[in-house]
Amino acid sequence: MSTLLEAPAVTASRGSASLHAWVARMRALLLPERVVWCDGSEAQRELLLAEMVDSGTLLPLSEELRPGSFLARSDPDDVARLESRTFICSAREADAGPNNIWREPSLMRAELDERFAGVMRGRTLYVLPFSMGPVGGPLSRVGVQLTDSPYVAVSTAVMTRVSAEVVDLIEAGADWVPAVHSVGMPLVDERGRRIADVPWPCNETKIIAHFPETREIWSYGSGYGGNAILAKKCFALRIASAIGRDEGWLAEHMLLTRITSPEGRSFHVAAAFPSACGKTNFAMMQPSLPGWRVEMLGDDITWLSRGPDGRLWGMNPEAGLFGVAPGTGHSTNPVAMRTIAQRTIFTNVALTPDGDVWWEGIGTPAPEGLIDWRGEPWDPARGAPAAHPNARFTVALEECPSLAEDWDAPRGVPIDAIVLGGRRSDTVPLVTEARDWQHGVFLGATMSSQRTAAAEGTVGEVRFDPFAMQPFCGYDLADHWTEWLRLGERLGARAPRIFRVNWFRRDADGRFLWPGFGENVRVVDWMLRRLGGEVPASESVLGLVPERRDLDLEGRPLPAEDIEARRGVDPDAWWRETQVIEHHLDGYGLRLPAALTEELLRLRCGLWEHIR
Ligand code: SAT
Ligand code: MN
Repeated sequence: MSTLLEAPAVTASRGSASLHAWVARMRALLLPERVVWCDGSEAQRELLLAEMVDSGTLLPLSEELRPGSFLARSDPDDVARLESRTFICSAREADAGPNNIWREPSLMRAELDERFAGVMRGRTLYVLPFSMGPVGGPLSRVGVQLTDSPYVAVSTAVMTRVSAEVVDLIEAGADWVPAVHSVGMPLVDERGRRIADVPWPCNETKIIAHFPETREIWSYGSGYGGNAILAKKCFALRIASAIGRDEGWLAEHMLLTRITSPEGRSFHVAAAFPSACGKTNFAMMQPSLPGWRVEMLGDDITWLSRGPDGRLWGMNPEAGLFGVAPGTGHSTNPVAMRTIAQRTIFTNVALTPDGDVWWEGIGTPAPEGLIDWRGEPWDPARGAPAAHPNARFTVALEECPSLAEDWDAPRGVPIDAIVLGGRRSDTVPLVTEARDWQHGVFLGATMSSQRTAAAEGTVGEVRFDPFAMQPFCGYDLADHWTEWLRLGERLGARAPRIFRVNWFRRDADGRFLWPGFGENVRVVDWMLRRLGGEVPASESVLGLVPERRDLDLEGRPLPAEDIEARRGVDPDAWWRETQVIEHHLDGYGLRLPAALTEELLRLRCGLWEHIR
């Protein structure tokens, strides 16, 4: 395993003393009015927040109801990640894979040069030296984001470790990733005339460009989430996945949690779910069964590597949460509600007349006089939600009451189980254990999920989202599966077990078959008893499934058909599923690992036997 100081050859040229030279070069390109170096201090946060209140970007919430918290309303056209405007500019098109939109690097550079020339006229350029993972940790990585958005500057300081110590590390020779971001709206035009600012500046044109070989990120035109907080999806997933491929580790779209059973046994689970499919809820689960405890370690990204003990270890590189607000409520996720009780920046939620926040699914009725996410009086009769479905909260991990004490351990924690889950209203059963690592990789490579409001596209439409990395892998996903297979070989008998879950299956009337949230501990309980070798599992065509008696449904009287439906395999539906899986895998051509074709064949043979 390489460390921070073992810079890969391609970026070594960036060198140690080049940070200041780079900032000077960027300053000459971007032409900001002033430059502010950020240090992550409380004093600087206060200053930036006050400036944003003055400029109208932030609305302070009630000090009594939501202390230290603010509301931002984005431009209505800048509300989510834009996959159609996200580009991987690898030297060779084939390296980006069918999962990415490729742009020839020199053409993209020419476009960026044009777009970024003078783009910060009249604005402040914030320089954010940040670390993913504890500063100086053996698995941590550093980067420097430039941005003209104070909202992005404050958000980055919540989501990462922004610190002057990072500059020291760079000056001492650490490799670093440069990331340039602009909202794309200068405040001075070409003739030198001032242009009035708006609360949420952005540009109609948006570009989120990654250069995996030179480890660079350029983002133009959006101020929102994963488009703009470049340390998160752009660095910690897309660029980090490319670094990991070269160095033998994996950057994954996974939550990380420690679960302790009533007998006091602790297990670490890393779980991949697509955006807005309940990662935060799982990571902060309040178990419905007595005696269980869940400690939060991360809710979105886990860097996985083989540890010195030969086991798989996972580390959350982030320091904050950028969670989906709608659906987060007192009954569904009480821990999240306590986490966001103070010092939180909310984006695109509704505002109550007494200066608090509200959204669909918060668990209280909408108060009279609610203001919707666009800043208009909300009229429920119009049928539009009060909060945008992708409304978010940004808050430091340290605000989470269930945060594990060792959440920033430099090497993370050893992983006992990997969970893969999509949002599927049909076909995929509640829980399946992979027969072995290769089968687990097949389950990951063929994960599919209904689209959510976290990115553009038709909500509800099923698409493949392998390992929940479809929008986030900085290289060909077929190579990503090869990396997973190789990891299994290296871990051997020490590899964690792999499970697939689906909390979202519905019956013919559209009713959820599984209650979800804190009740998911019943499924976790089965997984952990499997790890301990305490319960047998039934062989099914899809993998190993629980015996009915082993799934603890005490106090949860569910009709028997529900249980069967949750576990049941509909051979015709699965035959159709194998057809779309085949098409999906075929799209990866010759790079597709043969092991996955073999697994598909095994699944088809199993179905064939199933009906005979
Ligand atoms: O990419 S975001 O950080 O905006 C959220 C997500 O899609 O997980
Ligand atoms: Mn995510």
